[in-house]
Amino acid sequence: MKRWMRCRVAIGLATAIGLAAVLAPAVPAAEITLSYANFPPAPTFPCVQMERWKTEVEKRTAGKVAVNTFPGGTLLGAKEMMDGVIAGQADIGCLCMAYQPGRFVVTNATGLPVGIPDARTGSLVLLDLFNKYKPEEFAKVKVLALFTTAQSNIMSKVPVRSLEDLQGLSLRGSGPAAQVLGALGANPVGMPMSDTPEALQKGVIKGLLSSLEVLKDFKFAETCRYVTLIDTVIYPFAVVMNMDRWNSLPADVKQVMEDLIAEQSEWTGVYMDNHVKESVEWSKETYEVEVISLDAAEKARWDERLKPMTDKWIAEAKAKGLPAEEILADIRAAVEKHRK
Ligand code: DTR
Repeated sequence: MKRWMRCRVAIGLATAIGLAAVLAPAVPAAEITLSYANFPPAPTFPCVQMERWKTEVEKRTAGKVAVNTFPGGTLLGAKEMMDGVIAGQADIGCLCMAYQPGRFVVTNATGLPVGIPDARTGSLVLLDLFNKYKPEEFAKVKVLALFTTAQSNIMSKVPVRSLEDLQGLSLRGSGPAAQVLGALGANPVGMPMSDTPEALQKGVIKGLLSSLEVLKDFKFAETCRYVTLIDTVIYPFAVVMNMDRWNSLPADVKQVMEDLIAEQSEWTGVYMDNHVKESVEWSKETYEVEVISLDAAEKARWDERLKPMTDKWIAEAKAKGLPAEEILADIRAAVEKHRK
């Protein structure tokens, strides 16, 4: 072959290879794309579990499904999550049920002081409860995961060593946690977690009641140098999918998601429990956060104040025609079944 011809063949080949590389995607394009909305910022646990679910679904469907995630309320905010998913504004959404106490009466019973010791147990208890009662408020969605936080504790700018220190102190809590604060004599300020950093910064609140992983994930340890361990209520969460979208999925994709329900719920609980430990250690090391424990007599005074909360819930549940005592008994039995 003449030199110039060899040269043209080489150029032609290189162009063909280059074009093929551009035109043929490395991974086959997904047949189904789902949007997944979340309200808090990306580093927080609801979003960490969302990314894990996305990875697993994409892997287990061999790329047939792609999940586009929207953390930080960019698609739907905390309180519009359920209605937004029902309306199809997002295919999937993650919501904290405690932010709408009257709407999720059955599942929010897990947020009462019923002795849920950790997030893994809480998540399994919540799942059992849901499976038994199938609450009608979920009739328009497909539930993809259910999990809870770890127990809530006080994070504050001032030390809280006794009930007296707490009186009138403005602390943030939502739903059952706000009731806990009220019953203890604090001034409860209700708002979703996503609004809390600004409220702390502006001084509208002096601290909050929540699971302690937020010390690190929201850097609350920087402003809240005191933690009081009261090991009280958990917050229940749900991940829900628009029902029409669910019904439109092929059977093999549905199966992947069905298989993930219990696994994802427990995974999230375990992640949360481990992350709380890490976050507390980090806060002590980085900001010298003081962790205050109450002695048994002091703790008993606090617990005593919380008893009426459960009675109030029983009355509310009964007024809605729900078997309140049976629900509570089921929760307590499930705690014993699942705790390690
Ligand atoms: N404790 C609840 C729920 C919660 C706990 N950690 C996070 C992180 C991001 C959003 C919500 C939550 C609360 O205080 O809202």
